[in-house]
Amino acid sequence: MTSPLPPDHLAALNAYWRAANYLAAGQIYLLANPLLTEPLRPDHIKPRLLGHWGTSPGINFIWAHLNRAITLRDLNMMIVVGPGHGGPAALANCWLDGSYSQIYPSVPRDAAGLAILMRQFSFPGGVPSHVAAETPGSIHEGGELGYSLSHAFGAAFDNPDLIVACVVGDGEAETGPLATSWHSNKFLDPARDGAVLPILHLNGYKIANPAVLARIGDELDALLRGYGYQPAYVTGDDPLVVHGQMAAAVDAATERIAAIWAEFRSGDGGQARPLRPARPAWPMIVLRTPKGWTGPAEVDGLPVEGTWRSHQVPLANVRTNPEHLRQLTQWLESYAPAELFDADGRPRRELLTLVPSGDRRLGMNPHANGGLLLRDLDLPNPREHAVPVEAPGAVSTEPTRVLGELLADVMRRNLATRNFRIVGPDETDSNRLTAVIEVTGKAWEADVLPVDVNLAPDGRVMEILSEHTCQGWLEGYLLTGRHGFFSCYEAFIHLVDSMVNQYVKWLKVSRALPWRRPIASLNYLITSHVWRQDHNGFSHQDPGFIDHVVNKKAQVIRVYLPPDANCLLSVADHCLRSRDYVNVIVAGKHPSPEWLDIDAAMLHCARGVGIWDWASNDGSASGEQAEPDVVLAAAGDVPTIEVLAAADILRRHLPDLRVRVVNVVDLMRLQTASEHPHGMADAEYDALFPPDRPVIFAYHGYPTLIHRLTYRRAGHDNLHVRGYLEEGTTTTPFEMLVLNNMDRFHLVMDVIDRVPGLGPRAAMLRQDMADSRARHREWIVAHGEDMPEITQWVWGDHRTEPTARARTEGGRALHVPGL
Ligand SMILES: Cc1ncc(C[n+]2csc(CCOP(=O)(O)OP(=O)(O)O)c2C)c(N)n1
Ligand SMILES: [Mg+2]
Repeated sequence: MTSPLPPDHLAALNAYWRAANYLAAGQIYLLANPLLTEPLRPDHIKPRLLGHWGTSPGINFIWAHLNRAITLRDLNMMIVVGPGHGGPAALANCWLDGSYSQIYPSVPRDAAGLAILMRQFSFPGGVPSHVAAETPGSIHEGGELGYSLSHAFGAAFDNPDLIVACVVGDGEAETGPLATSWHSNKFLDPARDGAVLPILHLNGYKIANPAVLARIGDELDALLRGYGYQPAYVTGDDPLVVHGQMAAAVDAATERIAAIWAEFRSGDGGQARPLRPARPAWPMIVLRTPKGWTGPAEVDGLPVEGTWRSHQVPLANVRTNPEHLRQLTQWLESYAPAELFDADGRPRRELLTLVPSGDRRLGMNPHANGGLLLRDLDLPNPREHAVPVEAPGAVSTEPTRVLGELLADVMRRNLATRNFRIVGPDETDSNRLTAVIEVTGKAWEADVLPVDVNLAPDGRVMEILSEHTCQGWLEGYLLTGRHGFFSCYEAFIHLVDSMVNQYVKWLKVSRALPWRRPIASLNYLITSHVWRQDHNGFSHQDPGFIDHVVNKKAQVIRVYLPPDANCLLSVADHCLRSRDYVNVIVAGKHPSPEWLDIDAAMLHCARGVGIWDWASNDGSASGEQAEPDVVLAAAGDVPTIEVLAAADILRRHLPDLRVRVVNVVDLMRLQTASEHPHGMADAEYDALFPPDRPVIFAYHGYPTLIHRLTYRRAGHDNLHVRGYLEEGTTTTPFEMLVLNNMDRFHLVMDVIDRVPGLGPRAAMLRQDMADSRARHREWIVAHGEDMPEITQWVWGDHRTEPTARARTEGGRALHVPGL
C-alpha cells in the first residue's frame, strides 16, 4: 500500500497522535503538573493508578485517521469503541477536538482544562475509566466487551449516509455476542442503510493472554472473508510507516463504501431481485500494532510494550519506586508536550489541521446523541384494534396476534420515516406478530430460494437467531434516535440479561446528563411464556427475566402483565410513547378469554392495579361498603384466569364469603412509592389489600418476587403467593398449574385455609378441591388433554343464585357445573 500522505499531513497526524497518547497516559498518572512544567515528583502522581493504557494508543491512532478521512472527505461518521476500557483515549480525543469542552464547559481546552481532564479521570467525583454515557460521541457502554459491532450496525440501519467506524478488540472478538455479530452484514441494505467499517484492533493480547485472532496465521483472513468482509491489513510498529498504511486503508475503505452505495442506489436502485447487485464484500481494516505502543518497552526487566503487561498501568509503583518515576518521566517526555501544547495549554494549531469541526467531530456527531434526532412515532389509537367484549370472558383471542395488528399499523404509518424496526430471534411469526411481516417483510441480504417467503432487502423486521445481536442492533438503533420492539420467548430472553444490565446502566447515567436527550424506550414483548410451553416443556419454562430486571434502577424499569388482549394494546401503546425506559411486557400468544372492553382496559392499565368489581362479591360492585373476607389477586394472563375460576367456585359454593378480585397489570405498583416511581402509597395499597385480610396472590413468575416487592406493606404476613415453582415438563396447560399449585382448585383450598374460621365450614369443599386435582391427573393420563370442565370453563353469570355445592357419588367428587 503506498502512502497517500503529504509530509505536512503526516506531521499533523503524528503530532495529534502523540498529543492523544500523552493525554491518555497523563490521565492515568497525573494528579498535578499536567504539562510537565516542573520535574515530576511523587506528589504529582495519583495515589491510586487506575485505567487501561494498553489499548489506548491504538484507539488514538484510529481516531486520528478517522479525523483525517472525515476532514478530507466531509464524511458523516461516528465511532463505536469496542475496547471501552480505552476510556482515556476517547476522552483525550474529545478534548483535543473541542467537543469535550463544548459539552462540559468546566473543562476548557486550555491548561486549566487539561489539569481537570487529567485529574478527574478514574478519580472520586470524576469520570469513569471506561467509555460510557458521559463520553461525548459515544453510544457504547464499553465496560462489558462484545457488543460493539451489533451496536454499530444498529446505528447504521436507516441512516443511509452514515459510516459507523467500529473498533473491535481482538480479545473482544472472542466473545459470543461479537463472534455472531459479524453476520450483521447479511441484514444491512446498502441501498437504504449506512455502512459499518469494522477496525479489528489486533494488538495481540487481552489482560493476561494472547488473543486468538492474533495467533491463527492465514486463518484470520479466511475467517474474515468468510464472514463477508474484504480486509485490509495495516501492520507495523514504526509510526511513520504505519500512518501511511493506515491512511491508505481508510481511504480505500471509504471509497469502497461510497462505491457500494452508488451501485445499489443508482438507476432503479437495483432493488428488485434478480436485478439487485450481488451482496457486496464490505471493507474492514485489521490494525496489527503493539499493545501499549509508545509506552515503556521494559519494566523491572520484563517486556511490557507489545505484550499483555501493558494492559492496565505499565508502571505500577511510581510514587514509591524512583526507577518507575524516572521511567514515567521519560515516557511522558518522549511525546514532547511542549511541542504539542502552547504556553496556555492549548493544542497547537498544526496538530489540529486534520481534525474536523462542528457536528463532523466524532465527539459531536448528533447520531451519537440520538435523542436530538428522535421523532415521535405516528401511533394509531389502540381503540382501532380493540377486541369487542360484550361481557367478561365472552370472547377469546390470541393476545399477541391482536398486538401484531397494532404493530403492523405502527409499521405502516412510519414506513416513510423509516424509524421503527422490530427485532427477534426467529420468532416473530411464532409469537403471532405475523401481521407485521405482511406490511414490511424480514430483512435479508443473503441468498434467497424460491421456497422463501417474506424476505426483503429492505424488510423492517430483523430476525437472526442470536438474542445478543437482536439486542445489540436494537440498542444501537434506539441510541441513535429511533424506535423499536423486541419480541422473544420468555425463557431465552435471559440470554441478554447481561446486556440489559449494561443498557440500564447507560440509561441511568444518561438520564442525569442534561446534554443527552431522551431516547425511545427499549420495549420487550416476552411471550411463549412459562405456562404455555405445550410443545417444548421444562427447558422453555423460566419466568425469571422479570426478577432480573427489577433488580435494576427503579427509574428505568417498567414491568407490565396485561391480563388480556385489550390491556396488551393499551400497555403497548403506552410503552411506544415512553422515553428512556426498559419496558418488559409479558403476554401469552395462546387463545385466552378477553375480560375487559377497550375502555375498561385503558382505565385498568392507567390505574396499573384495580379491583375487578364485576368479579367481586365484597360489596365493591354494588357500591355498598366493601368488606372482603379474602382478596384474590392476579398478575399475569394465566393467573388471572385461575383467580377468576377460583372466585367463580367460591361464589357458587360459599356465597356468603366476600371475595374481592384484584388484578395487577403494572407490577411496580406493588412497591412502595419511596422505592419505585409507580409505587402505591401505603394507604392506597392497604385499601386494596386490607392488612387484616388474607390475600391469595396468583403470580405469573417466581412467587418470591411478589414478597420482595411487598415486604414493607402492613399486610405482608397475610400475603400468600402462588407462582412458578420450577415444576414443569411437556404436559397439558392445566397440569402445569397443578404441578405448581397455582390451579383454581388449589387457590380455593388456599382461601379455605387462610380465612379465619372458614376451614370447618368449608371442609367438604376443600375435600372436593383436592379430589378435583386428583381427578384431573387421572383424566390427563387417560385422555392426553385437559378435562372439558377446564377447557370449556367460562366466567359464570353471577346474577343468578349459586348452584348447589358439590356432592359426592361413589366416593368421588362429581363435576359441578361451572367448576
Ligand atoms: C465480557 C467481558 N469479559 C471480560 C472482561 C474483562 N476484560 C476487560 S479488558 C479484557 C481484555 C480485552 O482484550 P481486547 O479486547 O483485546 O482489548 P485490548 O487488547 O485492546 O485491551 C478483559 C478480558 C470484560 N470487560 N468483558
Ligand atoms: Mg487486544
